[in-house]
Amino acid sequence: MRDAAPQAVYLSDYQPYGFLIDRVALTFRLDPHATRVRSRIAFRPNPEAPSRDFFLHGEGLALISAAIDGTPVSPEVTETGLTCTVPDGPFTWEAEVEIDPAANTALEGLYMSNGMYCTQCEAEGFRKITYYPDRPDVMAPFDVRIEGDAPVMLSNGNPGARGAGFAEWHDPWPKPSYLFALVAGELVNHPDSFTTRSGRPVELNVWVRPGDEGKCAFAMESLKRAMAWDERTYGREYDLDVFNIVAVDDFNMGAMENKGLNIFNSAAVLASPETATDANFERIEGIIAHEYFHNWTGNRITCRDWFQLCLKEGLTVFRDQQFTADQRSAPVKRIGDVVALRARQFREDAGPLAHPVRPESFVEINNFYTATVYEKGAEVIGMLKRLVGDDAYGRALDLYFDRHDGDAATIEDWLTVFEDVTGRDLAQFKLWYQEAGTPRLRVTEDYADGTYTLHFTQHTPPTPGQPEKLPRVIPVAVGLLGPNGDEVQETVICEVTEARQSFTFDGLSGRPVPSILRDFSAPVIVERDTDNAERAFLLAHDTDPFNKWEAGRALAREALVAMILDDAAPDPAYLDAVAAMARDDSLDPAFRALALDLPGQDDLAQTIHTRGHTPNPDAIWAALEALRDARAARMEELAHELFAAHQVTAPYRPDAAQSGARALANAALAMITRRDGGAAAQAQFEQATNMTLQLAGLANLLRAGRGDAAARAFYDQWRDDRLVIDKWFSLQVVQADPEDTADIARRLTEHPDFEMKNPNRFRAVLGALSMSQAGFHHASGKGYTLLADWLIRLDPVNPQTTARLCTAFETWRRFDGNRQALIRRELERIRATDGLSRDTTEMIDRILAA
Ligand code: B3K
Ligand code: ZN
Repeated sequence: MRDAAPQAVYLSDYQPYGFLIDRVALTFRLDPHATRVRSRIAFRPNPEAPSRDFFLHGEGLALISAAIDGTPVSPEVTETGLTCTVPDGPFTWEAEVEIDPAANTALEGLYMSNGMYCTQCEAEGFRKITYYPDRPDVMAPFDVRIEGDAPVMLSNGNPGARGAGFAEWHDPWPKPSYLFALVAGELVNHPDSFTTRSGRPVELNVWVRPGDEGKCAFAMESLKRAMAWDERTYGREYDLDVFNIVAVDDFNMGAMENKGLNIFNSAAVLASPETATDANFERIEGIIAHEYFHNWTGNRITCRDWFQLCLKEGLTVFRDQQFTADQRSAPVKRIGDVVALRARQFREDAGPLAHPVRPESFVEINNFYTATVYEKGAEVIGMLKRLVGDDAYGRALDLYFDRHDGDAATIEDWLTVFEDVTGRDLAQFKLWYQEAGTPRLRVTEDYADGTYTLHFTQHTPPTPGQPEKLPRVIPVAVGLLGPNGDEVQETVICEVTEARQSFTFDGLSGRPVPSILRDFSAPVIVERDTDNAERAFLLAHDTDPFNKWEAGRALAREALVAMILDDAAPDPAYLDAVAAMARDDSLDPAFRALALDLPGQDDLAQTIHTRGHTPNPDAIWAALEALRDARAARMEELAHELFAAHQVTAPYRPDAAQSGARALANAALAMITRRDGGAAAQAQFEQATNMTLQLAGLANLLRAGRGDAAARAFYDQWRDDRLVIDKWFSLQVVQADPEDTADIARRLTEHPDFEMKNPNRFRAVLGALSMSQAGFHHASGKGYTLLADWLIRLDPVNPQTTARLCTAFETWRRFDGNRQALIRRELERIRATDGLSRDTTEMIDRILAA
């Protein structure tokens, strides 16, 4: 639906809906082009609402008939919904509409994916299915009847009557419309069962297209582990007789937590050792858990309005992070999460799209499913837990579930349970929800006569619409190391609440080395003058695994910044320290692999920009290549040792131990390839029995410029597996030389298997382009033009995915005048496109705004 002048919605305008709903009955008569949806909705006046205007959302619906209490009515219909005069007391609304799922390429509402009917209603897709108050604070139990010839027809809740050509479903738990789901098609299931700790038997199914049955076991096993974990850790049990997961190929995101019927992007469910990498397995485990955990944090307790999105998303991300940390390695998980947070959320917070964890206005809510709402939202909960302690956190969560079960709640409700449990005033803490921007925490120190003092100064730069910032509560976890490397002060939390504040440590026998922001205790940027000797010391001795890794990362970053800005040679201090760390067998191989990873191009551009310089993508690329070469030379022998020592001979398991070993062996392979030109990579590619090794072999061959034959062989081997072919598309872009990235991406868009309508495939090429910094930011502008061309083409087909990919341009003001002018031209060209969607219009306007 197009909107000429997109209107913003404001949190401050919230009003309860005029009516409550006692029951919803929906009947679907499925047809690819003419599905009929009959609705019967029992309304009654909401005593708490200020107005009783009857408005139902509806978009792109052909209204066939409408009646109130059995009497036909003629509502006033607009592009966004309908209004109608209604009785003073309770009444029943009945309507029939017709929709065209086969024409729905936006993948929101009811649509078709490879002949299968499926839905996506969050945030505002239900209004494309029928007329309804499509807002999260209107909750109701749903009865659904599906009529059609599909062998499998699913909806939310528990199964009811079923017969030739129909299936009925009853969901007893009141839910908002965004959690509605329907799936129908030729599907096969991978079944299992789970008994909750109070003895409720639950039937579990993973539904897939015939042929994919063999790739469901890991998802199922992850689901059962997630169910048991949520009982153990949060005391939360499942509450229906059946839990269904369905894999669909065309999906705008990872997955969706519809009540009792989770719908997943097939990339987030299907896995076998031969077709999925270790990283894919870990992602599947995390997403399965995330969607399952939403059953309580999102579904049983939902959001009052979309401004409160972080209430369910921040908390559910936090819970899935805890789950993965428990299942695998907590330090490795934490490091990975911080790398992702800095890459995506810090970048967002530093640019034109910065917004608070709880935004105060939006034009299109789908544009606010962001790293800030999700990942920073999770960090805010982590800080809260640190501040109140684990025990109080547990009691606050129990109270939250008790007090708000069945509610559409707010961030105020959430903070109040913590205040009630701890007696603590969280007014200042709430700024984390209200103010955008990443705080800078400047640290200086004094030492005299056994007393060590840390001085903190905090400052948050202005963000769009928020020029002034107040001091926040920042929990800074600090430990101190003595000169011999022993810890002389265990981790304590310095609670910084003022713009400037100092903390003193007494009784020390010498000047300590501080380990600041252990475990990344707050999402801030620490600024402190230090040197490489101290970083190397922390890398060798810090007992906090996060800060140990951080010290190595800082060494690498400083080495790279000196190479980029001052043309320095690769720093021997870094090379020595990283070699010592890599050879330290007392460290987890997964940790060593992470420590061998270098900061990304975007991370370096961000760092250089923050320090007041203009990042040059070519210089950044060149420095990374030079450091990788120098490291490969310095560690040549060690790389072979590491490679040999971390070959896994046992049958494939996607667990932390095996994937850690493979990660380290693959990091070694990358170094070896720089010396042997690809011989070892070729051997690994040919002999691999799992995708983790095969893909690493191919990646290294492509990077070495020797990947053409391997890429052809890979394609021939996997041409019938769409998820593997997605990897084939994206790897060729990601591994390209920056000079050729855009040309290779363009060529791939001409490949017969390129499908613009499939978001996974589109992202595999154009998303990969946008993430290949030096290639995307090629000085000619060819990367920008190619992406803009495709965004213009995709927008009328799928506005949501188009708008999401516009974030490729969010960093444009960091760059030189030439690149800025080239990007501006492309942004303006997209903006000038006739009929541009509301989604993309909002994104471009925000990115272009001064
Ligand atoms: N809640 C969904 C995301 C919906 C996105 C709508 N544009 C998946 C999740 O966060 O679990
Ligand atoms: Zn979620």
